[in-house]
Amino acid sequence: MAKVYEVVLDFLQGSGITLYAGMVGSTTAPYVSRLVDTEASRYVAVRHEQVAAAIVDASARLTGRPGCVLIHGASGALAASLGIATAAKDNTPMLVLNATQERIAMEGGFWQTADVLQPLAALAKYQIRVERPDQALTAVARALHEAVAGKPGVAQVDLPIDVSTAEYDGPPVAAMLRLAAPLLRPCPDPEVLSELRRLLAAAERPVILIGGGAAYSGAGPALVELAELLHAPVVSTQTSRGVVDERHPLSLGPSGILGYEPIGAAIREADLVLAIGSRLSDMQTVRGTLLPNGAPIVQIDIDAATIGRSAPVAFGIVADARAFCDAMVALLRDEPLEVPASRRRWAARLSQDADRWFADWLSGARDTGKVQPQEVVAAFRDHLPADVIMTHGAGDHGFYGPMVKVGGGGTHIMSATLGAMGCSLGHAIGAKLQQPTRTVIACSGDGEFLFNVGDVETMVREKAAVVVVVFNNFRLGSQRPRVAAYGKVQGTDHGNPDYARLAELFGARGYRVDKPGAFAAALRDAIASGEPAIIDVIVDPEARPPRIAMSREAK
Ligand SMILES: Cc1ncc(C[n+]2csc(CCOP(=O)(O)OP(=O)(O)O)c2C)c(N)n1
Ligand SMILES: [Mg+2]
Repeated sequence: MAKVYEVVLDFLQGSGITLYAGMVGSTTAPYVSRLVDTEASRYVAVRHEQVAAAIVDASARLTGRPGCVLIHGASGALAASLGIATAAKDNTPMLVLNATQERIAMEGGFWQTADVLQPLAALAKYQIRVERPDQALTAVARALHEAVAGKPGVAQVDLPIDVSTAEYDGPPVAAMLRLAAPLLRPCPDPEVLSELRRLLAAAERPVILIGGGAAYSGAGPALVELAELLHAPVVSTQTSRGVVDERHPLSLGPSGILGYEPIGAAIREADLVLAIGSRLSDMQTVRGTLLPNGAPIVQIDIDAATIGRSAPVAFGIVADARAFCDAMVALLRDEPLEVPASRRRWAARLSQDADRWFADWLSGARDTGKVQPQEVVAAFRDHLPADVIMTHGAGDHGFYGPMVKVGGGGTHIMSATLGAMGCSLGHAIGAKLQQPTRTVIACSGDGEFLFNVGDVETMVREKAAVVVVVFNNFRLGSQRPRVAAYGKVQGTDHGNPDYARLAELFGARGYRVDKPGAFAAALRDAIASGEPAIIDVIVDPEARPPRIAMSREAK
């Protein structure tokens, strides 16, 4: 007879989980030992569990397919928690296989035991503790189902080591035939679509808001068609970048707290809001302040409970984003709506205003003899392919890199809803392992980079040719003015090692850019090398990004 850990891994692999990441502990050892790296599975050993969760998170964001964070006990769970919470808050499908000490140790409160479910209870979509060997497979199967069914999320399984190593004596459980979010695609009711068509016919300035749901459903091409048929501008979030090619004139980019000022005008001035796979989160709508007074909101979401939660809606449609767009496009092709000339002028003005705002910012760099972030962003815009994958940390630097427009499968990844530091490196490694032929750039702050610097070793060992760009201002730049606002400044300024030399010590390429005019060449060289690289950019510490008031003030 097979052991529980054997049948559990067979089940996961049979269901299509190919990516596993974690750090070994006594409770995960049998799993890791059995996880021989093959086409069907890859185990990435990390130097800090936050990075394991970020690696698995990024891969799932790109594919819709969950990976497995394989962690030891409460210590591993708590170390991984920033990455797990980041995934949970951004609705990433993820399996957390949390191996723990034997049941009797847990009962006695012995060494290395602590409840692993309670600390993550507010974040996980689903949690289960396996109490008996016969229960193991059904528990893992249910967790996988929960991760991808409906709104995706984190499912955590607590598996004690004595259960893992016991003989499996439960029923056979068939592997999942399909393991990706969305598991099912609920289709919209045709009658409701006709009602929506009537609303659209009466609207002069409809705006389309998209969120992570649109990304997971693969709604991109259908969304472009819908936007074109309506000639409606599209506003994204940091969880739905590049779903609609950002070089398309109707694709404005992200609004809100993690977005850019002029894009919010598209929402504020609209007379109909169509939210497709968007939670209408405070991040996109600046705590609802961008939502136009009295204008009807129609929200399309795979999860009925999400509809109307953030703002009252005229009506909601429970549907997968792509299924909705396909059905709406078909209806509008049959019964086309006229696009008023005023809407064309409105959409053109919004797009021009946004372009001008970015151009003004780019050309408005101060001349201080130090590297300005504008130089870095301009080089990104000039030299990165449209399908680039960029990851970002939390802080001032997290507003610079996301100014790059992406399309053709390109995207930006960050800890959006949680806003945690320390995810950019892991997200980038996960993205590069998943998409080895794509250019992957990690934008990190000097503060956030040292969070997980040990995993530069993971990047090198795994031959993940990420280019890390460190916006090095020798401070927690975004926090300094916040402390200063109360008087004396402390706790925000720090020294840093030379990251270029550090890169070389790790076996990566290192570049130091400390004078204006040199960044583009370093970027091009790093990308062309096809090797992991770190570009340490010594930026003007006085430079600040153009953040909207709410994100500047939010404490
Ligand atoms: C885990 C975590 N701790 C603290 C914070 C608060 N915080 C947000 S940004 C930031 C500073 C980041 O500094 P750095 O990476 O150097 O970026 P900069 O703002 O200088 O660009 C801090 C401490 C956070 N978001 N996450
Ligand atoms: Mg900094």
